[in-house]
Amino acid sequence: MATRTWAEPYKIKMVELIKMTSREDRLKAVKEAGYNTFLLRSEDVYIDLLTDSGVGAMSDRQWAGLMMGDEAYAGSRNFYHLRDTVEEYYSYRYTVPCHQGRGAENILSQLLISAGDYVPGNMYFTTTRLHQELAGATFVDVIIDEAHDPVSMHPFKGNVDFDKLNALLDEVGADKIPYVCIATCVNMAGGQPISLGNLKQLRAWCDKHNIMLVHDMTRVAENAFFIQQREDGYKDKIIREIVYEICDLTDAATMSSKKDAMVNIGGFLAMNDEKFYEKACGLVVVYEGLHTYGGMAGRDMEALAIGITESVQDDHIRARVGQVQYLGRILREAGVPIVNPIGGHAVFLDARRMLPHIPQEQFPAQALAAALYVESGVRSMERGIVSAGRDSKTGENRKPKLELVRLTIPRRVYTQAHMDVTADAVIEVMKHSSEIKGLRFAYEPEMLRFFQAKFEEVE
Ligand code: P71
Repeated sequence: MATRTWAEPYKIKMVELIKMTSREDRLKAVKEAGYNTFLLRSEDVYIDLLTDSGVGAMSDRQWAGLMMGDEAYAGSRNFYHLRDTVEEYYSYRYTVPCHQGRGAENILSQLLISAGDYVPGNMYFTTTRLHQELAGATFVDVIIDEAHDPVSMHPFKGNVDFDKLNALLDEVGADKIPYVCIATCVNMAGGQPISLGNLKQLRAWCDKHNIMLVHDMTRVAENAFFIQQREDGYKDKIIREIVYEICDLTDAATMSSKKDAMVNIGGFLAMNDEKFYEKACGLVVVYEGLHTYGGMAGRDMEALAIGITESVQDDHIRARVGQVQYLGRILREAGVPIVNPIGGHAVFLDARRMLPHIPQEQFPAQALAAALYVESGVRSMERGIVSAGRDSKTGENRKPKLELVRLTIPRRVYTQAHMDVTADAVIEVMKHSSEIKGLRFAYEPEMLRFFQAKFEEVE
């Protein structure tokens, strides 16, 4: 196996044409977008590495699945297929479909959180934390310190630090902790995995204190790949087995299927407890739709059920993560400061080190993402102080240690040559980085500001 490359286990049957743009066009577009890559038109983008969410290429089987949609309002055949697939591959007995991950987060947070609660987790995610806060909880980061250090080579930066978790328990008591929220392949840490050893310890901790363990399983297959490669005792296990074992250690899960499972839209809330399922069915009808479709079309549930089976194939995941590692290694060898180890879904550029002349208050990662777009038409995403937002109590800017630009690789979409073009573009921007200017807000939305904020250059 060691001699196998990451060459793709598929061939291309249909292509989507993309357009090249001139530097002049891009300068105009970026100004109109207020230096926010979320506000660019897709047509003005050459290589779109904004996200890996909902942008994967579906297989011919998934497309065939779309033709098998049972669009009945209630009891669609595709729902039962999805439910059975979730149980078979992910272990969870009950599935409540949702339009996407945050729909599941909303229902979970409203059902489990009471005002004044605390939710510990292995680093925040933007939508997850917001739903926890809207339900009245405070998020507490209990990830190991290495996760906040872009140069640490720790193999499992997604691990939980039990000293931090116990300190919270001592301070607020188990009654104020409705659940621990654990993400696999932690997005904001750079796509970094949690080990099964750490997760087993966490299971025992939760049992001891009678606290639920909830899994944000958005990128669980990628996490399983790193376990297979790095954790003692797993090199002979297949991804499917490792994925199942991870899920089986947790009580419930929220899923944005737009990532791992390669559908354009969809997600779910899943759990083992029947009473919890009943309550979730009660709430899903308020926000999403009936409990047998929850905001998804029948055809989309079918494509999702098929996507789940494809997402846990060893050949698939080796090619998927292999492509990300390929891009990361080129950049690292060229001296570009990136988050190490290279993550599962993206390469994260360390904007603090690339733009030391721009203070964090002038949004270095935002400025870098805009500059990369102007240079090359490559679209990336800010994951730093703008994404972190303001403290919900003090209103002050949160200042995360990680000030990053994310080059996120969609699944099964781009080629090795696209990765080479991207690497060249980043290297070119780095050569001229001292010319990049800081930014200030021209418009700042109240919630999840990174999506729609506008900026102007600081002269
Ligand atoms: C990503 C996204 C999509 C996104 C969301 C918010 C800001 C920017 C981009 C979504 C996730 C995720 C994790 C770990 C829950 C969600 C929400 N990620 N957990 O990385 O990564 O899922 O988008 O389906 O609602 O670009 P949703």
